[in-house]
Amino acid sequence: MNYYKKEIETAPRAELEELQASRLAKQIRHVYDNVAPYRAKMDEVGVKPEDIKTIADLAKLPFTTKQDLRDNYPYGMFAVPLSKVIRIHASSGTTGKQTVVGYTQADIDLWAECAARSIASVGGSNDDFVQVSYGYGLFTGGLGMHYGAEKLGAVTIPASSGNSLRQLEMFKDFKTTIVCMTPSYAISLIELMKESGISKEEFKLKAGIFGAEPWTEEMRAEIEKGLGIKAYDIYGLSEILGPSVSCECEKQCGMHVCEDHFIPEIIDPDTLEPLPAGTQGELVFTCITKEALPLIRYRTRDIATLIYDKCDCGRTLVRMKKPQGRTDDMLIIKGVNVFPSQIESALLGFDSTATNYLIVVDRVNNFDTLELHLEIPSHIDIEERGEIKNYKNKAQEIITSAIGVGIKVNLVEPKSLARSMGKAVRVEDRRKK
Ligand code: DLL
Repeated sequence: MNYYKKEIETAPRAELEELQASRLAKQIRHVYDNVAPYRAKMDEVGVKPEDIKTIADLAKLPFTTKQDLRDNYPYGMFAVPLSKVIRIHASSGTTGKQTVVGYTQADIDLWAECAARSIASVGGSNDDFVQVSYGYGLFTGGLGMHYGAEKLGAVTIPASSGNSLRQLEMFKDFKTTIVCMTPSYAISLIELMKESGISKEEFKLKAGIFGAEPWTEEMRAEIEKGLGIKAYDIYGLSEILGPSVSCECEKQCGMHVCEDHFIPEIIDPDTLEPLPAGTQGELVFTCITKEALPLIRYRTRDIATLIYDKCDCGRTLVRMKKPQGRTDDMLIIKGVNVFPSQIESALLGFDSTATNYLIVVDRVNNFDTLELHLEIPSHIDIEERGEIKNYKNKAQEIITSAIGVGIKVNLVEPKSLARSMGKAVRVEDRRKK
């Protein structure tokens, strides 16, 4: 097995928890002394830094939400003077005002180390050629993986996203072995390979690290087949770090959290009570080493499950299952809760090539409507009306029974839906307009 920092990644849990507890206590003192909004929140519930000694004490602390970051926009939650901040990133801000995050030199170093661990955990080393095709800029994907690849000593190829034919040319000419991009961009590239007669045999690719958006096991199978690689999941969010808060290992059975830097919890999003290990709920993180923006009990809104069993790779770091979705993108259709990932899973289970789709939700005469706009896959003959009708009815039936509420499938012309180079937009909820 390939590790970047074996002593931490395989540490006995008791040792790891001791380290977490001492870092947590120090961190709480740091934020109490340096971040006015934290001091106010802790004072409000009557908790003092000296009350926090063990991981169990975490439960005494108030939560932090995106709203706190918005209320203190742009730099009001920073725990160090701006003279110590050397980089900022920001979220895309598609829902409300964007949130700004900051890093000190030590923060950038620990991020690079987490990203180096991620690349090593999928088998990468300084012999690899790592093409970073996440967007560079305020989005954390590009620069986050870039610093990790360099730290590992790999040949780092800062491709950024876009210019898709050129991406394929780089795979070939620069002998890329590991690629980092969103899973939906990988699907667009596979489609482009088919159209341009480019074969995966022309590449030296062996692995891909895909994240920044939800994707299903069915999508994984499609990417592995299309690029001839092993496809690994990576998770992160700008508020906590960026990519590499957690990443899969070669066993592909959950993403190992960098627990020496971030303590994960699972809570019930309604009661806010911590849930027992192995239960699905909202993921919450506490940063125990970051300096500039050390968020405490940050509610991610992502729905996930933590697995504490030791992994076959030898790592003892807790694994998180693929996020099921976000509490804020769960659709409520006629009173039934539906996650977009359930629709994708049923659709790709029916036809693994049906990767270009858009879920449209609307309200007509006070009734919710749910439609799936799906591009006619290339194996279906557009001229064969009977075949098209059968395909559409079958898709409709399979997805409806998987999600428990009726969905109408509309087959649309090939190439009529927008392609993604970053995070794909899979849902249009017209009820919100
Ligand atoms: O997406 C950081 C990142 C970049 C992660 C590159 C992985 C790779 P944000 O733009 O702040 O940061 O978006 C964070 O994206 O709360 C999840 O809802 C979602 N997300 C990220 N990774 C995954 C994943 C980056 N592997 C939000 N599976 C998070 C499902 C993911 N959702």
